[in-house]
Amino acid sequence: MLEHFIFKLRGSNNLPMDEKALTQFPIALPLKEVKALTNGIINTTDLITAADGQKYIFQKINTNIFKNTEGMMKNIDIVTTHIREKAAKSGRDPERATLHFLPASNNTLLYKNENGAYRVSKYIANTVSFEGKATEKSLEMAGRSFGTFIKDLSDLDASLLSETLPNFHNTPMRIAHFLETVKSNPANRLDSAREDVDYLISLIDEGSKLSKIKLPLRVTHNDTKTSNVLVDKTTLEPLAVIDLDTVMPGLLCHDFADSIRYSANYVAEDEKEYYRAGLDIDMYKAYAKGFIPAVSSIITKEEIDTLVQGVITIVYEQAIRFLDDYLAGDVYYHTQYSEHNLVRTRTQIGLLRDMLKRRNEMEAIARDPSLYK
Ligand code: NDG
Repeated sequence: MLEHFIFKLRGSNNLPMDEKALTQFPIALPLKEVKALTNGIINTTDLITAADGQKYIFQKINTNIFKNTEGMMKNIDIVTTHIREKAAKSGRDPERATLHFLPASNNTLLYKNENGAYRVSKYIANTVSFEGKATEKSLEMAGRSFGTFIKDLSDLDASLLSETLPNFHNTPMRIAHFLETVKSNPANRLDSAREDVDYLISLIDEGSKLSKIKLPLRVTHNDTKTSNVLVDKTTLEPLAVIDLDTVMPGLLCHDFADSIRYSANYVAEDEKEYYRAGLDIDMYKAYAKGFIPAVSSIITKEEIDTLVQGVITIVYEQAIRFLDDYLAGDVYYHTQYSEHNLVRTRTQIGLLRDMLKRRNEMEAIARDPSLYK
């Protein structure tokens, strides 16, 4: 199993990305070592060793995507403080249960200068993250970790957090935007995607169902990929959920759904042989087996009833987001070739078609009484 835990390093040049910014944080300088980490694709990250041997993660935040960095760090502060308290009460090591950011000289967890916005967190020793294609075991553990995350935060008032990416999972707004793009056809690509557009338009009612149901607003992670789970290097026991940049008020089913969308498809999100896409029911079951027992003491009846609808909605929403971007001329997602967003759309459509056929099977798994003991 170890091959699934790869910790990639970009190499070492012994220079942090911004030395002046580093002096704003309470760490012992000069640095002994700097290693640039490359597994994240949004922020820029260094693993640094301070003069006293302590290791830290030094990060420059991508402010093109995260415009409200103050709100984001405030959310992270509230959430990590809460998880540390919960961990201490339940006998888990608080320093390994979540990230710990250091205050900068301005007493916030963020330092900004003309080059960007920076933050420093303690490096959690002897840990690795799940990388590469998930296995049933890693997906189950990821499910348990994300479920525990929601449970730990279930008594935190979600309205204390800012909606740092407004309307992120507002499917009706995503649909309205998509229909406008179809109408204006700005990149003249409509002809090459006619069937995909028609199929997704035919499913607008299906995609809108969830938005009509009243559900509890919780604190959710919103990027529940297996690579965002930190496990102990020796025991492989999951410890902490990382990459807290998208933590916001949201729905429980979204965190259930996005992992499944990402990891329970037979193919990767941008597989060119998109016709091979489909639901790997064993992987779906593995995630449910980890996630549901972790939330069983807090999940409401309405939430149980919408787990599967949540998965279908998130896959639908992702399909229209990719197709919208394809039709708009690739303005949001990075692409490597002109059909990239169309290929991504089709891997989502393949998964969606399969899920719509296998809804009863998915429901039976999500309602399995043994998961709610
Ligand atoms: C990005 C998106 C996420 C989406 C994923 C698809 C943002 C901030 O791409 O929503 O599901 O691969 O838009 N994140 O991570």
